[in-house]
Amino acid sequence: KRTGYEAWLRYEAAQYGIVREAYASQCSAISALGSSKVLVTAVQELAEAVGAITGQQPKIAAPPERLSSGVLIGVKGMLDPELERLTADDTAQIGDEGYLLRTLPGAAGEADRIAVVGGSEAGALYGVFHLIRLMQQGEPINALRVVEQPANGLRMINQWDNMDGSIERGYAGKSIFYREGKFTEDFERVRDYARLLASVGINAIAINNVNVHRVETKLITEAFESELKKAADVFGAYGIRIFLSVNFASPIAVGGLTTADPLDSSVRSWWADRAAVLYRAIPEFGGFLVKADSEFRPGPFTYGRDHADGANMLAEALAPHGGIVIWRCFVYNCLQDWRDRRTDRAKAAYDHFTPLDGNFADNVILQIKNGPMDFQVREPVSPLFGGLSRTNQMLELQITQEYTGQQKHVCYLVPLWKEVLDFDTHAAGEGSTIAKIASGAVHNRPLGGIAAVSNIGDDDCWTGHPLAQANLYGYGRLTWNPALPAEQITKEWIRRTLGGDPSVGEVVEDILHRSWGIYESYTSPLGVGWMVNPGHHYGPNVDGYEYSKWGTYHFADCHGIGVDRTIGTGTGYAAQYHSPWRETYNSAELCPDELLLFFHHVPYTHALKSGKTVIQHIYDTHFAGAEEALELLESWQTLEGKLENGYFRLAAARLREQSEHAKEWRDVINTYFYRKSGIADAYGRLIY
Ligand code: GCW
Repeated sequence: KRTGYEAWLRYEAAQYGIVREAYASQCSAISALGSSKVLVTAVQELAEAVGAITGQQPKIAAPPERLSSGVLIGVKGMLDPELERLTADDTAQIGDEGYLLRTLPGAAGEADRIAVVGGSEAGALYGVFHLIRLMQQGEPINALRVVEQPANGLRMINQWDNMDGSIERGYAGKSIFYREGKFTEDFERVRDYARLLASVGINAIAINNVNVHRVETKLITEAFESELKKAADVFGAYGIRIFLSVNFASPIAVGGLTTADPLDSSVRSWWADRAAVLYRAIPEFGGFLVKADSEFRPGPFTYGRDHADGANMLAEALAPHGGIVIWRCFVYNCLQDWRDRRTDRAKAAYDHFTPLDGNFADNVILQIKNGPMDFQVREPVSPLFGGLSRTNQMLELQITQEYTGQQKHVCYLVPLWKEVLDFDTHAAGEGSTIAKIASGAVHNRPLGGIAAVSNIGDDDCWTGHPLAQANLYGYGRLTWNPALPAEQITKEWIRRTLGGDPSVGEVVEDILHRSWGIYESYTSPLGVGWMVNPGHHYGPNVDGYEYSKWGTYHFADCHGIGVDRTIGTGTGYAAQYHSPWRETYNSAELCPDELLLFFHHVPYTHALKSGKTVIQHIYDTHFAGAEEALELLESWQTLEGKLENGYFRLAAARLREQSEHAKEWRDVINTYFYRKSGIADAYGRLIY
């Protein structure tokens, strides 16, 4: 048995202290009202879960046979008249992908039944996973009346997998999709991934890296058609549509054309033909994900065209088939000169895309990273979200921990994502949160959602660090419902993954919830990012990227530190926000401490709201952070004997490495700033 492989779908964990007998009788039989592939999946999943949790296999009715007790699974509008009538008031509230769970009282002498009714087949599957979640947590299922509807239309995962088997920014082994330029033969593992994703409501996946290399460019040709079909079927059985990342220069690279100009008619018909071929093979294909004119990737700029020209050309090719284009906004000048203090990477996405608002086709979605830079441990929220009102948008998050400890350090990202989702841009008055802009609710957009870069690979536990599974879980739960409290998500994950021992739960919850703050404290202070080793981005290096062509990030000298992004004397970035953020960020007095150095260049003696000086804050947080990293290890060690041993040891080893590495961070950062500023630590602690 592979340690951590089942992740949160671990059913033996659920046996701890639950009323197994009750579940066994309530789910003694399962009838599906239909036989399409996603319903078949739903029945299988429920049967497997009930069997494992209760120790008793439910009876399964072969449609159209229907058992008079147990669980009925079906799709609204396709039920029998009696069931349709009984559930009508609830199903009226659900759209596509929503579901209803409802206990239907039995007639005298008959058992109650549980109806799981989806707005679609996928909705029914989500309903089944909800029921499973309740049982894993030992919740009663005898008086159900649950109506759920996902907040986001697209709930997506981006794989940065390459066909040679490597994963860009992957920290959990090799790709489960590809090896040596080919698709894997192990579609079982892909299926197991699909089921983990569907169990938290994911409905779309881009299966290759946004940096599309040579072999991957051919994914849209006939060369990989049969494997693509296979992948689409595996995911399709779980209600997940597949997307491909495409190379904007494909017409040249694989089409034999001399141009990829989006306004050229031969280019347009080439893409239209490609789309037609893809959809003939895979009718439920999702569409294209595009990184263009970004970090040396080809794009419309080469031809003097803009991003709307590029995206709309692909959109036109996909539209007849119902496909969509997801166009990334990670566009900035990566050949900067540090002497040019007006060019600011943080401003780039807004400057490129807000002038194009309203120019994009209806089946284009702009995918915007949560921050204006690149998934740092602390950034403000990207102002681009507040700058577009006539364009579909989606939020891009990074589950893989590129800048947050690379799954060697524990860094639970759900609290970070909650801050992003709850951020009120004030774009259309109060309440214009990122969650509501991304879903399309604020501007009433037809499409929207959330995407995130996956953190899985072929490691037994999927995520390298077993606790990093909580990030994948939490991401999915938030795409379904961004209003879920972080604490609820954490508790669910722990209960489902590690069982119901409260003494375990408390410890793990505490570790997860402290982890982001701890990581931030021994790494980057007050909103400065990038103090990492160039290239791989692991470990401290204060000047690693400073004065590089990719940007300049802290401007530390003997007088002070921080980037002046104010309107008066700086890059003017603060002006990209709506009031009151514009004024808040623009003022060194009003700016929240944690973002001070992102917006302001200040002397080391500048007093923070906390009452400390900047330099003393740097020293204090780094000393405390390293100590707390050790505390994480120590508290994990109290769990020895309470968890499966392999699992315990795997996390313990990572936490040990983290606590050692945190000391290195502490010393490198403190030493650097001591030498730069010449100001001693108020407490006389050891700084080199
Ligand atoms: O975070 C940076 C990464 C690149 C990545 C790029 C992007 C896929 O360092 O590895 O490329 O962002 O998001 O496109």
